[in-house]
Amino acid sequence: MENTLSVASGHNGVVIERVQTALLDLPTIRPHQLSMATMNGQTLMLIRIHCSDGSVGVGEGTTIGGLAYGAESPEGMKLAIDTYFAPLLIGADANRVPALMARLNKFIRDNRFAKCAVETALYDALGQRTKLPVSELLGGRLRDSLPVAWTLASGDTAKDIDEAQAMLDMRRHRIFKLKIGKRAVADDVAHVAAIKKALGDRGSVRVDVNMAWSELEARHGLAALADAGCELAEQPVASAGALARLTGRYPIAVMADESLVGPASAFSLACASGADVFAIKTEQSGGLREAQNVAAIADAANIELYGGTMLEGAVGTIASAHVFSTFRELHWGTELFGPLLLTEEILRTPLNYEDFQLSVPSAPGLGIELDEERVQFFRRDKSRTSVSMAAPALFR
Ligand code: MUC
Ligand code: MG
Repeated sequence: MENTLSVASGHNGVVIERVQTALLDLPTIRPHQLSMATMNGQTLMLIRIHCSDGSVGVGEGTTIGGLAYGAESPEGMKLAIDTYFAPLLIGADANRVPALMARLNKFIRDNRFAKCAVETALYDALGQRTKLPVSELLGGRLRDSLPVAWTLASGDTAKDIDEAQAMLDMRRHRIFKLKIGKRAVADDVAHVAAIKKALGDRGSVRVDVNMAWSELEARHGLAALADAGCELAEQPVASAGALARLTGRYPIAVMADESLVGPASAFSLACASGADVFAIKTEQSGGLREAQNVAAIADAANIELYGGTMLEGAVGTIASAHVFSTFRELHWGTELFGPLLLTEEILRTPLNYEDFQLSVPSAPGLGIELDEERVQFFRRDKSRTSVSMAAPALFR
């Protein structure tokens, strides 16, 4: 008998009745340039899980630049959930979230982002049922708001400086992450140095190379970045071995991002002293509780924490906020600015960004409410301009 059978058998509890997914296409406020892709928009895969007590949980799966960042795409997640996840969920006990996730992990390999979306929706529904915020269901929050960095990625130094000054004036962000790795190392370093010089002590500057450098380039680049006043470099190289060799050699923190894909990779990195900081992403980790497991490994290895983003929209962003609020320490803050990169709002009440922080809602579940009309409006299968997609009965 499988040990997760209890979630799928007849019982007196609340059961999952329906699983719905949809793709939403939203424009970005400006082109967002990374070393491997330039984003002009973001596609959100939204999932809703309907339970027999009337509760409906929502979750999100999002990637960066389609397949440019990893093996999953919003379209692929939708297909996987509709075809393979939903039959494993329907009729199961909705209250047993860890048991449901164990069941999914038994029958479905990988698909970390899609699993994260499902787990988010399950906890949202459970929170509504129990009248507890997701952070409390995850063991309890240690903070009600989180510092939020802004990413400068217009591709133009002067524009980036103007953007950073505007963020400082608004008191929205004072930590700036610069996307580099597309140009020659010396040009990138000059770009970073110019921005740091313009901001002075008003803002801290970090970079994300998104694996674009060779180990040799990174040796030059990290030394020069440290001289320019840059405090942290995120995933300068692709290989975890090279990351480990670079860590601790220069007066600049080295942060793992792409190398960190769940607890097993976190353990390997920790054993190899492979980074000073972990950028924990809920989707990359494979879900909310797996992200907490990554944080626990970092804690045990004295690795500092940063709350990362896959540039999720409001749903994925606030799910991550609930998770990060439970971390024992969050030395490097977060970059949960995804919804601010989009021109369109899909919540009835927007997330609250003020005084350089994002508030973690205290209402039940995720503590957010989708604006139904806007969700319908941006659905790909309803849009007149997008390629047509198969349109099962979604979000009605
Ligand atoms: C990444 O690689 O960290 C986070 C912020 C941003 O602009 O891109 C992401 C992905
Ligand atoms: Mg990164």
